[in-house]
Amino acid sequence: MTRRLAALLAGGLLFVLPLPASAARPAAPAGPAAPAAPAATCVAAQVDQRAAGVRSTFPVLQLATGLNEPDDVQVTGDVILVGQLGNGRIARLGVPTAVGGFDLLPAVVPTVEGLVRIGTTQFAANQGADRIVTVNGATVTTFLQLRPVSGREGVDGIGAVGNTLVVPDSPRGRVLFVGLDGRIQRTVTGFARPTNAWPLPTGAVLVADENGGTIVRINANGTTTTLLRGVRLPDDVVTDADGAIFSDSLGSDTVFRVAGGTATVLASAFGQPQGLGPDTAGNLIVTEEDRGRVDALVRFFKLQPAVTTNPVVAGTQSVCVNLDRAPGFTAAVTIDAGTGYTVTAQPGTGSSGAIHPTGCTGVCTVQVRVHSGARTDAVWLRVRVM
Ligand SMILES: [Ca+2]
Repeated sequence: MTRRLAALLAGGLLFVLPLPASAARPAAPAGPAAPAAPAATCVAAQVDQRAAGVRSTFPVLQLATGLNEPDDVQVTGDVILVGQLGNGRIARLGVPTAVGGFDLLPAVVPTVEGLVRIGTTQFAANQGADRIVTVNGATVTTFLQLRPVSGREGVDGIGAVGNTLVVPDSPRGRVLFVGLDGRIQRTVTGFARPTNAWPLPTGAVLVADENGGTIVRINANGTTTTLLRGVRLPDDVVTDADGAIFSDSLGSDTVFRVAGGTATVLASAFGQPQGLGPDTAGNLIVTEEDRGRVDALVRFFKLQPAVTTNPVVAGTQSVCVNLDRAPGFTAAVTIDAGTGYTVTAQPGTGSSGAIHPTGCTGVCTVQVRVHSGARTDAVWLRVRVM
């Protein structure tokens, strides 16, 4: 991140297009009530919480709030890790101990930035000390010490290609390919301030060059290709499972798609969108440093986040399973069989299904998993079964 630089730049107009506020939820019917739906009632255990202030034609859900300068993101299956630059704690979403919010890994990595996992090894970037560490429980160990440059912020995002760690040496304008033995295998120069590395299936790596204003591909043979120019402080770049490329702009507070040398804004008016990550449904997880928030930009479908109030489920009542859809995404969504519930209604081509908790009374926590084709999503719900 280069927060100070971002603040100095006047509001970037390059990518700012007029966008409506994040697609509104369906309005409650005014006047006489609409005919009652035939579906049985269910107990709500989720909330359609939109990310206030963000503008998009897509729904943008607030997954968590109250983080301390959330920055880079790592998505591994259902679990999202977010580095909190402010307090050095790594927040975790998508686990049963974090229903409707996040919990914390035990480790403290001061000024934590990039996160990447290779096999069972969790790497993190410690920007202030310009080093890469490994995190194992509460133990933080230096893996690679870079040489800080006076007056410049240290290492930022990191990535991996197979078993090779990719470390943009941000202050020195180069990208290092580092073996798991800690030896630097390859150095690619020519960047202004590279801040992220994202692998492609071909062995190439995408890099956001923050101060260069470009998205660059380091090809498998070590040459570079510039995919996009003129971005105000791009900080992160990722792809989805289909190979579509997405990046962010800290100068314009936007998230956009990169294709054919141009940028198409998907959402704007974020509060410093420092981190991006594709989820298992092809949505984009976005952090907002200034608002302490983790959002989901819903490109396909997303289960709404859980409430934390343990709503009461009595007798044969079901628990609603609600999701948000991107405009134009009309495919059927199916609740998968799972532990601790039976499915009592499928969303199908709608946006609401239901489950009935089984085998538990009192406070019960269940993970509900859904799919649509190869796209999957899951949410942990917690209810009080009477
Ligand atoms: Ca970062």
